[in-house]
Amino acid sequence: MTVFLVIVVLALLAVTGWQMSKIFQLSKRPDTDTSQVANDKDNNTQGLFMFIFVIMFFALMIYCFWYYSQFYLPGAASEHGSQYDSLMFISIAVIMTVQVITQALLFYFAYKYRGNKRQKALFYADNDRLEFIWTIIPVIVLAGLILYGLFTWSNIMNVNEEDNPLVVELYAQQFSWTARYAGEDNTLGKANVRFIEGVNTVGVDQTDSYAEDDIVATELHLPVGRPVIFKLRSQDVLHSAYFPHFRAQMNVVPGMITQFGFTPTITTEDMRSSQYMEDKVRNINEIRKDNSKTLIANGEAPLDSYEFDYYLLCNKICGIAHYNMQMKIVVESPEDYQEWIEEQTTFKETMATEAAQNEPVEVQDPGGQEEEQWDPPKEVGETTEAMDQDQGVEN
Ligand SMILES: [Cu+2]
Repeated sequence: MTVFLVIVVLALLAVTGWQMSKIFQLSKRPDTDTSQVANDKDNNTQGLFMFIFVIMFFALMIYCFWYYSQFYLPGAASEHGSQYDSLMFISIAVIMTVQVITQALLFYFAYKYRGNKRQKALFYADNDRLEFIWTIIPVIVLAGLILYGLFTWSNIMNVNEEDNPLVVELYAQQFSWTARYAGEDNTLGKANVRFIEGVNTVGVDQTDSYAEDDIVATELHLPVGRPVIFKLRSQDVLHSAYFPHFRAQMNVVPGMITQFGFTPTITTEDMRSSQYMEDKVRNINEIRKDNSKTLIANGEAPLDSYEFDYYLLCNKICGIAHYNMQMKIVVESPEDYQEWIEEQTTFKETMATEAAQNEPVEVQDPGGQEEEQWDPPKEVGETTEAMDQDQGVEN
């Protein structure tokens, strides 16, 4: 209803504006120039506006580059990351160069060659050489960029199996991530949503012997310097595994397994102690401290102080809590990683514990109780039937 009223009000305002412009037209002195054709004065004003526009446009562009540079990510924390950044930088540099030259010329010429009653436009049909030049240069530059992009893509996407990459499955669901390590055999057991039951949250196939040593975890630990290959699976909708600090992203598609591999090069600790991160964290904590003052004044709890951690995020708007779909990533030394992975329980152990916990419950419950449990529904059914019959009689 509110929307309808707003639309009505806006429509009425538009009609009012239109009517007022008509009144202004009619109230003009009879000797004013009411011609629809632009005169030299109009041309001068419009030309000047074109010139002012392009100056303002470039000023805003430079300001944005300067202002938003504080939000740039730190240097890549993966081996392929620098290749990715170079591709991005070169593409933007080429696009920006062309953009600056063409926009500057476009608006400057609109100003310089603005209409003038004493001048007549030159009739200039075509120029084959000019057309050739402005076709062939973009073709060469674009082909170069595309080839460069393709080579970078295949460099990044081809994981060398000989490097013995660590195999980790990332299981996406609304709205969380689960990691499954392939265990000692470094081979993931088969999995399917149909097997999801109880503690088997990612649907691992219990009959597959490769699955026994798999490790399901809610935090992603990675040893620094070792290639990792992620096998991505989704339970429900399209998600996207996004590792901004490692310059990696891959769609997670229900019904298929996608993959992406990278080698982490900077541990969480090293990233925390970098100059970039120290400055950033200090800045964030100052903002939090300021905001906490208002909270404390209102009798609320102050904000926690921030500490940097790598995160795996979802980069597809997959539902209402999409923003919160994230998993902490810890990049650590191979020794620390080994220590952590040894503390984790394997899939086989988890299933055995589950079975052991369920067993005594079945033993304690004698068969008679089960029958008793079944009785009430029968009674309910009978009562309903009886009631139906009663109603039938009444009717
Ligand atoms: Cu998602």
